[in-house]
Amino acid sequence: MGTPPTNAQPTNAALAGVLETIADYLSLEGASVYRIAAYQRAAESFREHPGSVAALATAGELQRLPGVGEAIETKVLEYLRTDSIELLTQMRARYPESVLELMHLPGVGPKTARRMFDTLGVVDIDDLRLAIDTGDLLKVPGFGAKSIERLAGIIVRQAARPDRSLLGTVDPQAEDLLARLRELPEVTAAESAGSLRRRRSTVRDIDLVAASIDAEALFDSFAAFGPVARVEQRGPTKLVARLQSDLMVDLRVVAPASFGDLLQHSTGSAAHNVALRALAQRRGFKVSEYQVEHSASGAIHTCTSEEEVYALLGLAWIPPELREDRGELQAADEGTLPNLLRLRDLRGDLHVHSDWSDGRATLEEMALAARERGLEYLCFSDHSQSLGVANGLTPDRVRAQTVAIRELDSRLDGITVLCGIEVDILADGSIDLPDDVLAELDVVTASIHSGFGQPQPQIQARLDAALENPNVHVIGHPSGRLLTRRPPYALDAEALIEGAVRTGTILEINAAFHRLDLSATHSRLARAAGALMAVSSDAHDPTGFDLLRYGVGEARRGWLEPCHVVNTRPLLGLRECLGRSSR
Ligand code: DGT
Ligand code: CA
Ligand code: ZN
Repeated sequence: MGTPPTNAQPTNAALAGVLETIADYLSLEGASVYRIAAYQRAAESFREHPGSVAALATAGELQRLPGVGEAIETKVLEYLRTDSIELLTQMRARYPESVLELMHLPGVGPKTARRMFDTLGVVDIDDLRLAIDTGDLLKVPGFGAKSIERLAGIIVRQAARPDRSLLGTVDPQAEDLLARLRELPEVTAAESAGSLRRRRSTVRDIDLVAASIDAEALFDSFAAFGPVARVEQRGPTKLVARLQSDLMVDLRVVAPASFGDLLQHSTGSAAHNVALRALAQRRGFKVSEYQVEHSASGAIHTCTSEEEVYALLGLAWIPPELREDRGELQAADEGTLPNLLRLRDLRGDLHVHSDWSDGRATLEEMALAARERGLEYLCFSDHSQSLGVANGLTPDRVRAQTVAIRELDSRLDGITVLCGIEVDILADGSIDLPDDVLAELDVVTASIHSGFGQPQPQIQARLDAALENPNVHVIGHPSGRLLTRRPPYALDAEALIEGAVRTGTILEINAAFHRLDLSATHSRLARAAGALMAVSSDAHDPTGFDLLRYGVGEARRGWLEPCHVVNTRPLLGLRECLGRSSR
């Protein structure tokens, strides 16, 4: 065993960050792509390592990690020993680290960042903003009025970037911790709580609750879990830890008799809990994280399950995704809670990519992966021609792919493979493939991938063109948001939904966890207006089907039931939904 990690040991994410900073500096200084890639590869391998990279390095075993050679090992040991790296110190003396941030702005890159620094002395975003305002940036070769305007927009959005993590990156880490907790002899139950359990698309931290009569032993075991980098706070019932990924975990422990009380409290949301407690008070109860008290008699109930908490107040159990104080208490009281969509309700997937465009697997590999997950049908929807970076399909390639898909379908049992396309809605509002090509396909999804900065009427005109096109069945990722990275384009959600209902066009809930688009808020509006949705994976490789559960989470947050989601229907029912009302 290596030296036990001390509190001063950097997390895996921190060490990866150091290597990434070196890689960034190297690209700023124009080093060879191989040298840069070596640091990036090692950083990736640090992030993926389940235990402590620092401990591995101290034990002299760092080169066991993929992509780590002697040069990297030396740098890491130097860092662990001296808290700095000579190479990095030298590069920092030449360029302030804030220049790297400039380099990562979309459309900037290493050469431009250097030019801005060398010619104007721009070292950070504040300087850049000033250079834009004074017009100085025009002096930097390569910049024109248009590109400057675009950059100004990007800076505004960067400033608003929140400190939250994507559900899809956090969820697997929480599942791993839960599995470890549940294996401990001193633990009788363990669940996630907080925004994670409510399936919010982004979360601030991992909240966990566990039932045990021995919190001390539980905390000792937890502190020794591989992904736990260090314990930052520890009290009798609560522990706060930082993971190797730099995520924070809040772990609370309670006696098994009160597990339901604590789980209900810790799941939140804060707004739901406030409303629940007010309702409880009106009904003569006092709810806390440990018990439900009958105010008049002083009788105390502890609840092993959440169902008991809600039942004591005369309410049906409320699924965590609904607990946002948006009418769920009234629905629970009246017995009108929705029968929410579940993952197993999905029978097919309408948005799947293959290596015909930017996917990483063949048609057959994707179809087999879908079948393995119990899907009854899937529709390939590779990109269309204008998306050159994604190797989009020309009309000829669409026809060739159709032949390949029909052939595959005829030879595969247990799954139906459909022909589709994710056709671009171009910046001028035209559809990227001719109607006669689209008309041959089973499912046509139309998406916006460019012109995000257009004003609302122009965006709506493009969406209208797609909605009104009788060959288009689905609008893909309708708002264009990339969570924590890019806000939606100027979408008029009500106009979109109205158009979808009028034309019988389906709205996609894209399950890729950086999209989750439609958002829950919009899905709920769409449901109320009578629109139909499809929860689709946008899978680019066989593991992509695992994303469907995030789409289901977002749909549940939008109060959707199976009847609102077309791909819960068997193939025949789906085909009925594809016949548009305007035809
Ligand atoms: P987040 O962490 O920003 O993604 O969102 P949450 O909802 O996970 O918030 P967090 O981690 O601060 O707290 C987890 C839950 O614990 C929260 O949803 C409700 C409950 N909670 C936390 N602090 C309080 C409090 O001061 N009062 C009440 N009533 N509940 C609280
Ligand atoms: Ca939280
Ligand atoms: Zn797309």
